[in-house]
Amino acid sequence: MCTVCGCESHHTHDHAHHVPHGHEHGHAHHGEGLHTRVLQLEQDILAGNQHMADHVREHLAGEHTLVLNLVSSPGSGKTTLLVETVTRLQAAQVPVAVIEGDQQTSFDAERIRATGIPAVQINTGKGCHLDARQVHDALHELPALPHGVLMIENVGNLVCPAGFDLGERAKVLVFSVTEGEDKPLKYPDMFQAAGLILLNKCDLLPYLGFDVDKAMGFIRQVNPDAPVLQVSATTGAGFEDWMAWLRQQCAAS
Ligand SMILES: Nc1nc2c(ncn2[C@@H]2O[C@H](COP(=O)(O)OP(=O)(O)OP(=O)(O)O)[C@@H](O)[C@H]2O)c(=O)[nH]1
Ligand SMILES: [Mg+2]
Repeated sequence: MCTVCGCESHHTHDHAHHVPHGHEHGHAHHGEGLHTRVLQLEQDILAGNQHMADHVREHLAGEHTLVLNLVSSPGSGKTTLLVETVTRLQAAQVPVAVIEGDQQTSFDAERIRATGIPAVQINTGKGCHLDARQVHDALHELPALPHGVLMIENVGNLVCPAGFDLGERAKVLVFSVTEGEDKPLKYPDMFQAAGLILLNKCDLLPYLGFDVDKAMGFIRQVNPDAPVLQVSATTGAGFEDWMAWLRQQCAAS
């Protein structure tokens, strides 16, 4: 388990790096009790988070607020996409607010507030993901959003946020074409957890060697069902489909 966040970290070793048996042997006995305690702690953390996430979900369902959890690696374009998205929602008179998660700084919340939309910044410090308790507490600083949308931008990280329910209706994975086609296979948990995948920075495709068909094949190996939309957060390309998906989710919640 990652001692910072409680995420799972059960290693599998590449053959070349495998530690010979003799070296492991001396540690096995000490490790076992500790391993059980670590597993118990991990289960407690996740159970506590799930309880809080269910509470957040129930509360916001009562207000007909759609909650989305945006996840991705750092710099894939979550905030740029959010700025463009909340501007469009605001123009359509849909109540909207944003919770921003980063280890440090308020940069992203300031970018959202510049559009006139309320935003709360959570700094996780050493933490590598948001948890449901942080979202719950941030809700107290935001207006109610009846028949509206709450966007949560998670910490840029393709690993830990996959395991933490924040009370969202869906995780929206922003996968940028600058990251390489192989990410779905390298980080399968996150790609599996996604209810929608936005393939972002498509305006850069003419300048990159990124193979969209190959990336789609890898995505489908780990997630056969989630819709995949090609977008550009900077040009607005593909936003009709993204906004249509949002409207559909709003209606369903
Ligand atoms: N060309 C291009 N650049 C983009 C696009 N979307 C975002 N960018 C650029 O990518 C960089 C990172 O964008 P952000 O929106 O800050 O990314 P982020 O995912 O919020 O980053 P973190 O919050 O740090 O994880 C910025 O320089 C953006 O201008 C896009 O669709 N096309
Ligand atoms: Mg951001």
